[in-house]
Amino acid sequence: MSAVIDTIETHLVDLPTIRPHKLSMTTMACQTLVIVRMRHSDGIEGLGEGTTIGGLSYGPESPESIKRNIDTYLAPLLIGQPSANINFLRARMNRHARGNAIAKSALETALLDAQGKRLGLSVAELLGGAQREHLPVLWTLASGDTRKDIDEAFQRLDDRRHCDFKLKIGANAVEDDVRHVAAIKAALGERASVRVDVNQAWDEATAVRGIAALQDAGIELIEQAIPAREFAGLVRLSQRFQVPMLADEAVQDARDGFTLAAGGFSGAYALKIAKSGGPCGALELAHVAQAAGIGLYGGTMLEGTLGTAASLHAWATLDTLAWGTEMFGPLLLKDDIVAEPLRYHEFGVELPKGPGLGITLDEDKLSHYRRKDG
Ligand code: MUC
Ligand code: MG
Repeated sequence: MSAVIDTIETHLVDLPTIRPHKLSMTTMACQTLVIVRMRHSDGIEGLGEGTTIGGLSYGPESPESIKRNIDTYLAPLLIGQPSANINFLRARMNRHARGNAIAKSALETALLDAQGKRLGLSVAELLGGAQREHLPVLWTLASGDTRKDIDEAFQRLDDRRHCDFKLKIGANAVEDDVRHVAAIKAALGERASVRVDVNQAWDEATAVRGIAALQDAGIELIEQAIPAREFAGLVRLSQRFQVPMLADEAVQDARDGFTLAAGGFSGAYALKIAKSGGPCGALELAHVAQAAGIGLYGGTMLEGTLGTAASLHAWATLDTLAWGTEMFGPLLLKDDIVAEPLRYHEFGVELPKGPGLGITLDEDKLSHYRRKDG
């Protein structure tokens, strides 16, 4: 008898960040993870994580909606179904529940973790095999203070932790943001690459002004300068400037990736398991990008260790990652709920060894940080 899904439990876990993390639309002092524990009739437990940024400030799912929608709508679609056919279960969720990509990603991750444990394979092996065991990881400077950001960058360089930096801008006047970014780039010089993420804060005219100045300052990549749905504007920016554009919020899944590429976009796509409903959907977007000659970047929704590990298993299967990854989420958190942290060294992180995700929960930490009324 093949295994079936028995129970699905969800927990909201609130973890403080090491410092305030300032984005154009919110400042985070804490990250909330939605942890999924999926138990199967063969005794195997699959773990998953669904995480967003700043409640409802990043997208239409909040941690509370992710939990509630899994409990009420998605879990009943999976319970009692055969555990092993992940393609069938993805299709079943997509047929009966619209949207909710982060909730679906948490469940798909738990399915992959369980299947890997069942077969004695890592998630990367289930996805066709890892092409790398160590992935480059950048760090986001987002304290909101230029001097503190420069000190933080030098510390990371000296520790050989990170040598690529992304700056979160868009909350201030464009001239102030440009001054902040240019000062950091000037301080770091050739020791580090500096990129910016505007998180949709500019209109196109502001973006033209801002990007011209950032290009002159030596910035290497401009992430999501204008609103996600302004595809034509993003295409125009990518054709106007030499500095490449990175589409993040604009490309949720393969269909967005196809539409933007067909519209004439060049540059790079940020892959995130949270945007695409899980590792499989994120890899579908990656394959569309590859076919269109668009560069790849392993993106984060500032997940904890489980979500970061799931992403790493997916990114490791890719041939090329022109812009590396930003899978630093666990390093932004003061504490963790796993028994063994990921190994960050030499400007990157090691792909965890399987089976499954290769991650074990620390039950005491989980019960400490779990929201008791959630
Ligand atoms: C985003 O939009 O890219 C990634 C790094 C970070 O600091 O925030 C995220 C979200
Ligand atoms: Mg982004």
